[in-house]
Amino acid sequence: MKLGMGLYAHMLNEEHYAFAKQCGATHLVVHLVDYFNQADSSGAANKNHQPVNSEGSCWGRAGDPTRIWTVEQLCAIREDIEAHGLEWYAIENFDPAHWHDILLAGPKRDEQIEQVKQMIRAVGEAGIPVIGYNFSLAGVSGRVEGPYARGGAMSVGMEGHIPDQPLADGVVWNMQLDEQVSNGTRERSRVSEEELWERLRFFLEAVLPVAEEAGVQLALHPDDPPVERLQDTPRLVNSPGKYQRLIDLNPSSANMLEFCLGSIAEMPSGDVHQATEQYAALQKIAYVHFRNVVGRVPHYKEVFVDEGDIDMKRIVGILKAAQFEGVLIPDHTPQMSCDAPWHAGMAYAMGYMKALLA
Ligand SMILES: [Mn+2]
Repeated sequence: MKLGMGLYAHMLNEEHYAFAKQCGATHLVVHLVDYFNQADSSGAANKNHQPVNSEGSCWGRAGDPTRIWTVEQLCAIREDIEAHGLEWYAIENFDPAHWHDILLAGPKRDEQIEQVKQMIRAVGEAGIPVIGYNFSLAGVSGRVEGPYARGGAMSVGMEGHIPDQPLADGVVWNMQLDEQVSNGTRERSRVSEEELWERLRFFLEAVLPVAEEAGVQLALHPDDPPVERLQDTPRLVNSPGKYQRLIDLNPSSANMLEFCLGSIAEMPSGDVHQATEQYAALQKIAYVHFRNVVGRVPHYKEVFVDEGDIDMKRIVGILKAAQFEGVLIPDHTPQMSCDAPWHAGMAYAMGYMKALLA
């Protein structure tokens, strides 16, 4: 088991590699999607994926659909990471610009499947073992921000369901697509849960053989928040048992889980400790989002790693007993009251995790 840290696209620099190393990380999970278009590199981007537009439904514009990840680009980042004594364990999330019609079963699906295959091959060639992904139409929404963690630390959660609107045309997974492809996306997002599972099955069948060959694992993040429906779109893994459904969907060794303890604990049913036992025993966990919460949807709060419903020490014990070899990262944390709220929150979680691993 290894200690890692997640870095966002605008943090891929010397300062943040050094910060991760100083926190005790040996591995990095990197977000290449520029969720917030670097509009505010000090604030919004670090705040637990909070919406930044006035409607509260969108983080920013999706990337350039023609610029996919290349071996050269990935190797340059990897060399930087390794020069700071760290290893690149995973890329977290695809850009909606590169796979929206895979999620929506839209007209560009076949073309985008080929693009994703090309990116998976590039990731393999660059020696990065895992891609984390979130097969979600609405992405993260329906939450509120408040002083929910110890000492009034700002974090996010749900205080009951917020009435929401159907996903806006052209918005997929919290990002605005190009105008040319916006038309009709709303209709293709207002579908049944079974239809979304069918789209996932189609995607996995197409790309997992390529992932296996490239030596890359595809690890699925559960729904955040794990509600029944969001913005009139279906959710996928919103109960622990649905991770088994994902595993049963395709027997490939590259079909893996991005195991988010917080999201799993928030689910209306099930027990996160039991789920960890179950999926760790199957050796299906690629990496772990190690964060804590109080409550379940629609009433839960993200809190500090040591004050929630999850017994984090017990989780580490379960993973150790199952000989889990992957990486733990803090995911997100409450914002601490100081000039560097994100850094302080991360450093706190990292120290706690490092002690648990020791
Ligand atoms: Mn997570």
